[in-house]
Amino acid sequence: MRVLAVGDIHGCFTEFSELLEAARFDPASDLLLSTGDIIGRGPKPLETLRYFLRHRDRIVTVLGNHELSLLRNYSIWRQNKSTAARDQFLAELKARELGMILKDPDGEEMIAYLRSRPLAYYDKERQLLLSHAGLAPEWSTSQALACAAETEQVLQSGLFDSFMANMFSDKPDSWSKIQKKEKKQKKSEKQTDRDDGAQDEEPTASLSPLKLKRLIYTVNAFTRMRFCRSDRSLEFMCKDGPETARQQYGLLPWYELADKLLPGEKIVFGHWAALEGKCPRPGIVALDTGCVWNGSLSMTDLDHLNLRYVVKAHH
Ligand SMILES: [Mn+2]
Repeated sequence: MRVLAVGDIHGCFTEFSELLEAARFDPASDLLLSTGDIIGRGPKPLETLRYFLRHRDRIVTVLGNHELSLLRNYSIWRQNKSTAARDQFLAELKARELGMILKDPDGEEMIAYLRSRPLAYYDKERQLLLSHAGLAPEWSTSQALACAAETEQVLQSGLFDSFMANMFSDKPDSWSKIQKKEKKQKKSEKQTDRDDGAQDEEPTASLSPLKLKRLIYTVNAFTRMRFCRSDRSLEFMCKDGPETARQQYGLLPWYELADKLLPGEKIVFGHWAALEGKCPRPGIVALDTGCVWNGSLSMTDLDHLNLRYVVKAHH
């Protein structure tokens, strides 16, 4: 069985179809992985979503920042009390794509599909982690997968709206600081000798502050990360290329600090079109070649990571 991986499609369905053709993707025998951001900005989000739904057994796509933004808009939309307020929200530019999806007969199914996508996928046989933005340098792959699982559970639970309302934040940006706070809380719970140690983990109507911190860090690491400070914390302000970021601000691309990978472990990620599909670290593969920005759409084969199928953008 071939396992192929495609970069950020962003609704560029025409190029995506041509790429599937070029790689001779056969849903009967191949598996397709996608780095996420399958929608957002591009011309054909509905066609793209329809294809992913139709082949959902043979495609694994992880969540990107654009899917999460869409889900957040969905959460805001459905919490509006009146139909008029809902319609008014859909008229806003930021909710344009959500409006297109909700008008589609399969719209609710598309939303449910996105809500149940993973943040990360691990191919055990190939020791390969797939995520939209990469692997936070403070995490091992097993820590990353545990955090992904916790967050995915919340996205699919009754805590969805509560999380969506609080998701957009650049802080916390440091995993070790979250861990310190967790240790402190556990200690104080022991000292006060109360039998409520489970308060942080029980599903309740709202999220505990510490759990929310973990969730925010997790979605940021998996879907927004590009640069880190030398202490490995995540930095979201810098919009420059790797060289300018290094020279002017002392920031490093996350993959230069990712030393918690086990020997032989590999990563495939998208999200960073400015890298033009090139990551200097062996075993870490950048797949976003900016199709929606008039670049191209790229695909690789997990057993031949140097192999590229490429289609130039022409929308
Ligand atoms: Mn992205």
